[in-house]
Amino acid sequence: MPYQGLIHRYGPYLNLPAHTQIVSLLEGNTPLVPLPGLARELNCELFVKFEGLNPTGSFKDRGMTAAISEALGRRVKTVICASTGNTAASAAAYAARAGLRCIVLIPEGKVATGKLAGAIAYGAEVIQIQGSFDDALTLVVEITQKTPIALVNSINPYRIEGQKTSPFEICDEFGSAPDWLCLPVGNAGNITSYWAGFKQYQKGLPRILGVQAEGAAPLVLGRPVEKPETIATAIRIGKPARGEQALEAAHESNGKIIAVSDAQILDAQRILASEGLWVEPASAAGLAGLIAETGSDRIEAKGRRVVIVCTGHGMKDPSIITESFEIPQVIPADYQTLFDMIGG
Ligand code: AN7
Repeated sequence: MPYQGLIHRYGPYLNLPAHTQIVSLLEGNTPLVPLPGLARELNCELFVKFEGLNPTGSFKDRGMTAAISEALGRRVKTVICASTGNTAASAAAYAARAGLRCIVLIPEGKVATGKLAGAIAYGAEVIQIQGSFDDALTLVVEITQKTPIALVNSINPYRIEGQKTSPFEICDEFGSAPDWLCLPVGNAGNITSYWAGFKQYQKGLPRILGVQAEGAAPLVLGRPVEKPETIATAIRIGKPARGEQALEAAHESNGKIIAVSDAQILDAQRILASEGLWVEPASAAGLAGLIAETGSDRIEAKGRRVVIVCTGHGMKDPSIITESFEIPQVIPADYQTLFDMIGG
């Protein structure tokens, strides 16, 4: 039987209403790619759950197939979300597939090119807000309380249902949960979903390492951040909607939530690329956190199985690379010049 998407595969485990009408782009089923080089260095078994390989290039598609399927089934006409970019592209794609109008609110000038281009390509109405993601979220919550427009941010419970499928896949592939799961935390929907999914599936529980960017680390500081700042724009969020649940997941799993610097994030991005995986900066935060914590053996990775969730593809944010690289050398189209330049 060909693969038919997440709701088809895991439907009985997902709490979706009977009216749900499946809208799928065959999301999920992403690979667990081993990182043998770094695993030797850290003395553990190390895998990347490469969520950048979803249809729109991020993990958001797992929750979006569920949220849009539910909305379509109850005859919603318009969906809306606030977004740092990936939710916008995902909502736009699934709304297009379902024939729904899609409106996305983004923080002005702070969304990576690949995400903005995606949202526009899939036909969403994109509105920039003079403010942060948190301001945009406040606005979409208010408008969905006062109108029939449906909210598809991860406050929507069906987003969480859909995103539980990633821990299901990990358990199915390994036969049990890993010892540690490391992932970036922004609005905290994903960490909430992973913890709910592992608990429900009953194949063991990982310890969870949630990682925020230093300039946008409300869960580490214990208070909202009014002006969050980080190069990892995906997680440039100061008031996470599911912050309480994120802290609960870290606490109950005997894990933790930590912050890493932008420099540590960019280092981790380079390390992943050196093993053939190009992910967007926010996606490298999980690895940055693991490296920061294993340096002093604080998470006891030795001999353990560790999964790093890489949430979005590198192609989402090309300028983080192109702004810093040297423009490739230009030579005449001439064999001798080429040979002299690169040698034998
Ligand atoms: C690549 O798209 O919030 O903690 O509006 O794009 O579940 O919010 C994106 C978040 C991690 C954090 N990695 O996940 C949005 C948005 C990437 C992301 C996160 C995001 P949550």
